Amino acid sequence: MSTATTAENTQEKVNYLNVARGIKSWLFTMDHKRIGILYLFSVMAMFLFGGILALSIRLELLSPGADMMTADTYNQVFTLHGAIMIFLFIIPSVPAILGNFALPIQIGAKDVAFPRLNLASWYVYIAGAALAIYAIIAGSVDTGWTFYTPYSTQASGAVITMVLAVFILGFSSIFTGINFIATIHKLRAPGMTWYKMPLFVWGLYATGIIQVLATPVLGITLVLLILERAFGIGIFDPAMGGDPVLFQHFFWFYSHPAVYIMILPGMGVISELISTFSHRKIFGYKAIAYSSVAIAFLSFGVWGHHMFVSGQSQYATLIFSFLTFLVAIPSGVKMFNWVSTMYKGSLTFETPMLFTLTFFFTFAIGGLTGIFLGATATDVHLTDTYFIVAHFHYVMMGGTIMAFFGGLYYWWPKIWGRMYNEAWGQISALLVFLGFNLTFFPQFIAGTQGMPRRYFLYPDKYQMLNVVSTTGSWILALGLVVMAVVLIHAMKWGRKAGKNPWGALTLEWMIDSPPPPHNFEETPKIEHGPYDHDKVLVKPDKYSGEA
Ligand code: HEM
Ligand SMILES: [Cu+2]
Repeated sequence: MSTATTAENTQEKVNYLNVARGIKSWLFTMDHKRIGILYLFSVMAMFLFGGILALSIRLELLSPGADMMTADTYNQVFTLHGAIMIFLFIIPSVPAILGNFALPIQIGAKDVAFPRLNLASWYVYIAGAALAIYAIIAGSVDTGWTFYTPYSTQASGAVITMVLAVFILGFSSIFTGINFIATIHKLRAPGMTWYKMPLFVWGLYATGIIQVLATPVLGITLVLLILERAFGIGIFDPAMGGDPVLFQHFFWFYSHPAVYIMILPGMGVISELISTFSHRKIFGYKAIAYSSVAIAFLSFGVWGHHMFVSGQSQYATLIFSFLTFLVAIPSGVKMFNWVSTMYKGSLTFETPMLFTLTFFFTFAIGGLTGIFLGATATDVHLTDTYFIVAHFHYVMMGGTIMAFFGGLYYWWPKIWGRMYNEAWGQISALLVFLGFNLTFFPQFIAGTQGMPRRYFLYPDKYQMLNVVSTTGSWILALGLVVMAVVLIHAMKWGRKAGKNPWGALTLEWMIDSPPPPHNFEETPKIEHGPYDHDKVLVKPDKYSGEA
């Protein structure tokens, strides 16, 4: 992209990055690839912000007493960390960045079905982010990211502004979901049948269903909360004749499916990576595809497992517990198929594969500890302890985010047309693996010993575990800094990448890196399935041969 020498520029092929220059060409772009990049930078900025908040929580917890902040500040910091990581980082991460970039190319389309809506979703995201930041300045919030009533109706601070920000962000997510569903139905290239679609596309399709069906429920709930707070209409606050448990039902009716808005796209990424780096046909394609859709539907029936101690009826608890175990089955099906894909494969361990293996390890721990939480006998002891904090970080960061990082490394050469440094990429993956487990594993132990979450003081006996955890968070942060340096370095100074650095078989690897403005100069011919490594052999070309 640099203006180094004109000679070099005239030789350069036209691609989506150099086809138009200047800030306007970005702010008014309809190109799904460029919109993906707009999302990349804005979502990563929020990750940085949320990460700094996380580090300060961990720093405060290094010792049992109050060291860095007051109790009130602490409450605001963990609330903001949670809210930013969920609504501004993890929900848009895989779909809006990697999905926007790769999905249309993977199905042989020139763009998404509604390019304007796609750009609108980014502007809505920016508006939501701006309002959230304004809320922080205008009094902040300390309700926890779940905004539980009646506290959120009464607490001081900018609750309405923050809730409104989350309401707005919901639309960005809905727009993306609608767009992907329509694109998958309408814009597949001739010959791209449903069963020829890459599993990443299946994952995003299932995600789209949840985004469109569940997010409006959250939106309405938040509006009700605003009405109660602003006008004193009693809906959730018992003092005004409302029902606080009703809020929890509404909130989790969205927020449990939202867990799958986070994980399904990540699982889609893993299906791509595991086949590519095992150099083997994916095992159980249809089982993986349908399990995504099964998860999408089952996810609507388990919200009550967040409310075992809320006073909901015992019979409801019984059924929610049963359904929770049921939803574990399709995830287990996926795990089985991924591991079977590796069996007898010829594995290579480039950075994306290291993140994939990390995903297996950490997501398995996250999933298996979920069984303790789904069982009411153990959940009543573990709920609201650090066990929960460990569990959801293993699922969300250890699941979705490891897949996201793997996907970033995987598609980076396609996005920028340049390779990253493999050795340093691997170092970043190892540091992240180590730091992550060191940060969050001790929290399982602290939790089982009774250390509560959301407290900034704790008894001395928990200090050792907290010291390990906080040290882990620094190693994790170091790993993320190395990763950022590796990726940013590659954008400009990496060696020019070939079309297909990994020898993968999905369509994005058949076109140039970076892709031409409209992806395909002519309609692509679908000659093989996305994972037919047993039938077709493509030679990987890591470097294009140019300087
Ligand atoms: C960079 C590594 C991270 C560290 C060190 C970290 C650390 C923490 C800590 C210490 C808490 C406070 C728990 C409490 O006081 O009860 C917390 C809460 C939370 N974190 Fe993270 N976190 C990290 C990454 C993430 C990511 C990537 C996500 C999103 C996927 C996330 C989502 C949350 C949520 C939802 C809460 C709950 C906030 C609440 O209790 O309201 N964290 N995190
Ligand atoms: Cu749940």
